Amino acid sequence: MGEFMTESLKESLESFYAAKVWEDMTLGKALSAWSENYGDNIALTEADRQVTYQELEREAGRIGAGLQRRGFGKGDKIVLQLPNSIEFVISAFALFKLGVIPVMALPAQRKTEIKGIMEKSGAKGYVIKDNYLGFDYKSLAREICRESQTPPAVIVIGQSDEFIAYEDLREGPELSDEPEIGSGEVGLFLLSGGTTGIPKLIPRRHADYLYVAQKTAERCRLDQESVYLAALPVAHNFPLGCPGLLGTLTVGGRVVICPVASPDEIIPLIEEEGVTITGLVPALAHMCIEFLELDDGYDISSLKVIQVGGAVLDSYLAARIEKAFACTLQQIFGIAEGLICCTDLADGEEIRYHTQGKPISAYDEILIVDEKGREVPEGEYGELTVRGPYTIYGYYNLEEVNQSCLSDQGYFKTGDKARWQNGNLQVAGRLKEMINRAGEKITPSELEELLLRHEDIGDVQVVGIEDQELGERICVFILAQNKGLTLNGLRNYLVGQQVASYKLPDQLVYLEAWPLTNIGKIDRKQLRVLGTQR
Ligand code: OOB
Repeated sequence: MGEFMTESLKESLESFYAAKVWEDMTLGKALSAWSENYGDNIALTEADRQVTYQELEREAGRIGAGLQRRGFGKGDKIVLQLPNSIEFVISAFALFKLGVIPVMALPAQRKTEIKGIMEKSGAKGYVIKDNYLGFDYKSLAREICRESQTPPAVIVIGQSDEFIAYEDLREGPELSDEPEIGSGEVGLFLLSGGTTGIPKLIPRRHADYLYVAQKTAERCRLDQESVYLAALPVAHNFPLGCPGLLGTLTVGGRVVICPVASPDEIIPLIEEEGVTITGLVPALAHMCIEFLELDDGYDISSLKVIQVGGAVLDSYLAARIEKAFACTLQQIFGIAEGLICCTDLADGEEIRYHTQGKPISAYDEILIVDEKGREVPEGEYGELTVRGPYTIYGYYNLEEVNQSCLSDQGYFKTGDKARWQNGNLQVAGRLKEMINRAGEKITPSELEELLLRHEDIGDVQVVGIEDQELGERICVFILAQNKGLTLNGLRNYLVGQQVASYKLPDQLVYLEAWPLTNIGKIDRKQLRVLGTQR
């Protein structure tokens, strides 16, 4: 106990960064500045729609004004659950300008997650698209409203029915009085994986988030000629701000919106739009390579940088990626809670293929520690911990979790196994047991809890199994007496429980009995071996 850092340490670190590191700028004001500097440049492309910086500034002001008229104001929260789209960008900036804090939900999230996020954040609003990839978000919104004591105002892009139409927000005078917002105030909530199925809210400040976008844009040598393809869901830290969408806007470049993260969308867009940089998780990069191998008729020679991160990247795959995309691979390690490390474009193959490079800020303080919190000698593995100008000192409204995820010196414990390799970071995987399936994080206990509610399941274990395609696949173990269950049956059951599609199991294994450790706990390492053998 007594682990939790003191308020005064937190305050002194923050005022240090504010004075030395952060620019006194908010995300809303930054857009105004970019619009002044790059006014007629195209900021966004989505299919045949183009939006200039000036138009983006004006549209964000319009939507902001519409939200203001409907009673939203500084400090309120709104859950934003939109696919990659121009409207996502406009809505996000409208909220930044109003000082309303967007909660960055992913389109794949379903009732369990969204309800949890709503409750935890106390969101007053919920912005959705009517339909995306066959899923009806209005039905989800109706259920959420029905089950909530204080239902959120729902804003719909597309056919709005009984809800507020996004288009209607545009009508009326433009935003005239932008509220005063401090650059050190919270600008957005990112989401992390949670142990109880409810994602944790990660408060990121205007200034710290802009700082990361700028620093990563520098590492990637972005400029006005850069064309970034937003392929991964943009509510995620990586495509949102590392450098992603925001980093590209900081330099006056162009962001091409890819509405679905699949190779048959990504590869043609690179050719059509002359994309110079994109960011992918290893599994998606792998799928793109296979797509390119099947059809080499695409000219993707505009591509200069391919960033790959989110999960461990095998060095063999790293080399294949670079060859297939014929450009420089940048490995990037990041956490929504802050720290970003990445390789430099000028680094040699040894570094690019085998490490995740260096932190983006000279003020990032990394300590790799053993179980007792003591720093391990250079080159040895330990837990990656970090504090710095953009790493959080705690999740929103989760005091208990915060006491265990921070050291008394304010270092955030990532739960990742890492070491230094000649001055570059090498991350080997999770110390804790979260499953990293194609970059999406799944907590085994959450699925176990849901599966245990199934009337035919007495006991269950969920384990991540190493997988060539996905990084890790989700394997469910049940005991032999339940042989009537099938993998498809379990998946259907979970769909009925409204969990995100990426959490559905990939494998089902029956066992006669659990393998046990010498003190009688279920041996999850052994389960992993058993899952690999099937
Ligand atoms: C990114 O952020 P999150 O918050 O979704 O996930 C963070 C976790 C890390 O703790 C680590 O376990 C894993 O994802 N991870 C990597 C990795 N990058 C992330 N593991 C091994 N190698 C890597 N390169 O995933 C994220 C945020 C910003 C940029 C890139 C990724």
